[in-house]
Amino acid sequence: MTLIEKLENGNRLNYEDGVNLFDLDVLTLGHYANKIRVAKHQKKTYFNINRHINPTNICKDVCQFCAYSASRKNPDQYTLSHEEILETVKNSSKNGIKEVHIVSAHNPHTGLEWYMDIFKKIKKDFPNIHIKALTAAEIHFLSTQYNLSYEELIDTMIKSGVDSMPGGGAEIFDETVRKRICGGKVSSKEWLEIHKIWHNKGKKSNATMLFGHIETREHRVDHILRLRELQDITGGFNAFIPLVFQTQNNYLKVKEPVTANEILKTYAVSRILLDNIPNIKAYWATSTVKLALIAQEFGANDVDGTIEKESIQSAAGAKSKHGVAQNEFVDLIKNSGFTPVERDSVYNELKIY
Ligand code: V47
Repeated sequence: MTLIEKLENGNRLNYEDGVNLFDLDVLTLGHYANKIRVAKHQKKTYFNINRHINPTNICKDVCQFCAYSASRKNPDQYTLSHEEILETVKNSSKNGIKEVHIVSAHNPHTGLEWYMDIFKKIKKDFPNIHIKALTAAEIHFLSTQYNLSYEELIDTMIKSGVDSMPGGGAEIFDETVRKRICGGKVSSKEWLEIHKIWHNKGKKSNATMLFGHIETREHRVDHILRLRELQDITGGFNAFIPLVFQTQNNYLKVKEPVTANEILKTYAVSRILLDNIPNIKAYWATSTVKLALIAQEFGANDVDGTIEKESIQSAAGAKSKHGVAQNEFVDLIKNSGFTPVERDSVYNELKIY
């Protein structure tokens, strides 16, 4: 059967098919990805009202792509106090946020309690705000630093009030590339193992892929299929988020940012290969808002949230420092011919515009 026949029939595609998808022209790929998107979500595009908080930028690990970590090119180290974090949540709660997304660097000086107690405090003061926190990379770091098994750490997270896990730290699973861009931190196997344990507790998470640096299309397909394999077992991933590499202020000397054509192809291939992950998120902070809107026609059905403050990608050159206002999101999605739907963190629909 030819690749086009498989696409027409809606067959599950293998690794070789996945690589060959990239050789199709972008509009053909968009056609098939959009067909799947419409079958699953019609014209709905999800977003949420959330706040990103990055409590510390001091990191014991050295990822070549990272412009956020203070120990590298950024000399301004910081670690927020719990009072400062609570004040931020209080102010953002006035804007109607439904979620805090809390991701930190791997700070070896704070103690485990600093990482965990803030969740308890947020839950106590704001019981209706969903806490999405701690990437698998942070969980691996904390478990090594404080000599706890992944499961013990995850149980502590849950007891402390964490509701779901973000998808960060996945980068690229291929071991050779991974060694070059983030050797020393959580391995691919460990990343997948941590999400598996989390899912087995009945909890949901997201998965990311950092692309547009030194990886190849083959590495992207391999990454996506490793996620599909775990999802077949657990069903715990809500969303897949291809993160477009931002080129500034880091040690990966990538001069040319990945093209818009290649970004759209990557969203479309993700949608086509990942027949078991319901949502493909065009995270506007890395794709730009404009391309995220176009991505709606190339398989993406989610543009992430209002964010309010973004520190990781903006440190590397993204125009995402100040978030996007809720009404702006609604207008942009509407004006591009889609239906904006405010969702909660686990994709319950809260309001259809
Ligand atoms: O894992 C670091 C990435 C991620 C750069 O789960 C970079 O809903 C681009 O995972 N260029 C953290 N990306 C962010 C993240 C995330 C974001 C939004 C929503 C969700 C979710 C998760 O940021 C890291 C890393 O892959 N990153 N440096 C860079 N130069």
